[in-house]
Amino acid sequence: MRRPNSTTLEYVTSTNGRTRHITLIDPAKQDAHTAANRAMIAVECGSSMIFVGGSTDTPDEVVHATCKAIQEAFELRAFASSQDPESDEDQWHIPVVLFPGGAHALSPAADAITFMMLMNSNTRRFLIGEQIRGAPYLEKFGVEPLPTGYLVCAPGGRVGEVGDAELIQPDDTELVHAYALTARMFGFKLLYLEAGSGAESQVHPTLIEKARTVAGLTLVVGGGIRSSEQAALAADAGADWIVTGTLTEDANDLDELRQRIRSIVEAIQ
Ligand code: 1GP
Repeated sequence: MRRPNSTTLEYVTSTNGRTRHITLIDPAKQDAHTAANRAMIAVECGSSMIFVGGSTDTPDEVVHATCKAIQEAFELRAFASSQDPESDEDQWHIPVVLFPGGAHALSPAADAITFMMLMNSNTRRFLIGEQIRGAPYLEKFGVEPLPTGYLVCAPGGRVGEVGDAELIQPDDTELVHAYALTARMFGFKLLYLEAGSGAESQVHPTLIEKARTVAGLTLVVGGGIRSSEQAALAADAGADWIVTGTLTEDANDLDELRQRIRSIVEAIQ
């Protein structure tokens, strides 16, 4: 749900030195109703943004149904909060942002999109091809682009393979620095350091620290973060945003989900 009087980019980049949490919901992994329930729990437990996406081959209709269900749920909760002096309506005005695997996974119900260049891909499609296919659609439907440099770091997982990425290794600090500078010079506002969904290890903190030295970029870090210790490590290294996806999908029930998101959010504050 779009925040009144500010763009999603302003919301995302105004970090004030704190690290915030993003819950990633993959529309391929649950129905829209379940996704909306999970998104509501995420917000109750302190997530500050919802990403919708992840899998590489989810069709538009499924992505759209999920975005729509989440937006409707947030609108209802915002309305309920506005009637209750004890509760904070603003909590429900958090953006629902597309995190697409390509130009096929878009929805006009999203507030914004991580409009990404997979900077270390060897394939034109991921550097500029999917973006050209998606841009007219985003323009038509008024989905706000968040200009994002996307860098896949070791171990990289499926996105590293599918995206044909030359993985950034933990000791490639000069390379990550050069990529971060390049991202800024291109005018990207966000730099997303990705280890791959479900990766056995997270992005090495040294890479986060090095990217952090480049001013003017909002740092998003995700992939393989499952514990509060790992989340704290990424936050201490300089991440502005921590993304978790598998953590949410693996939870056996809603109570476990609550507990998991709370412990990550507490660890990064
Ligand atoms: C994937 O960075 C995200 O693009 C989240 O990864 O599923 O490992 O939390 P996880």
